Amino acid sequence: QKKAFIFDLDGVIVDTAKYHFLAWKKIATELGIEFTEEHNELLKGVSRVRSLDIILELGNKKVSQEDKNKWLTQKNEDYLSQLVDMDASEILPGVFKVLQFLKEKNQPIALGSASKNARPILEKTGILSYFDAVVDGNDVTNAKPDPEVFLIAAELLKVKPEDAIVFEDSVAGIQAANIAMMTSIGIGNETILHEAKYVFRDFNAINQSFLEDLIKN
Ligand code: B16
Ligand code: MG
Repeated sequence: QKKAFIFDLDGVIVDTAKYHFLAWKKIATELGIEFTEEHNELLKGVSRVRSLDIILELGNKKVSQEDKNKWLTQKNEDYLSQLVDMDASEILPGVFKVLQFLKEKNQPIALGSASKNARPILEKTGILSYFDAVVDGNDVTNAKPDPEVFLIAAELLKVKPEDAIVFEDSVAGIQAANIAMMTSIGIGNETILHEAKYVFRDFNAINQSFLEDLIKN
């Protein structure tokens, strides 16, 4: 049975999760809302609009739509300013090795990201050509944990959801993969990502025989 591999972007392929956090932290501070790294887990994999709502909920704050738009613009400008000098050095450990291995095995590969900035990031880091399909925040109406982004990716790669394998660093993304009946693989902290079928600290912790088994079974 043909398999397909779907990669999340922020926190899985590139270390941009920290830039998202810093940009949101600034805004929370300006709003007088306490925002810790633990709170930030709630924002991972979640759309920009929903992220702001979560921060406002944490601080029990209501702001006008106009103000929301202002904060959303500020967040993205701040985030993008961190990315101007981005290059391949921002690719997380072991990612290249795994992408290369899957390519050699002729496995279809897709990106499944909530980010609207996904394509420029893949271009800047020089890895766009590894992906047979790119599905990002511009292509979906429902944010993770809704499985939409992964279901579209599987469809584009022409595999059934059960035959797709998803790499994710966020709780929302693992839930999305599980809801879609895909094989969920958490990249990061085992305690936080306990809902995933497998969890690895990073891609260097994944060995080739594990990948071979995924391809075969
Ligand atoms: P943007 P992923 C997600 O990307 C991030 O994890 C999340 O923190 C961010 O808010 C979201 O993208 C939207 O990103 O503001 O660039 O559209 O992890 O699904 O690749
Ligand atoms: Mg992520």
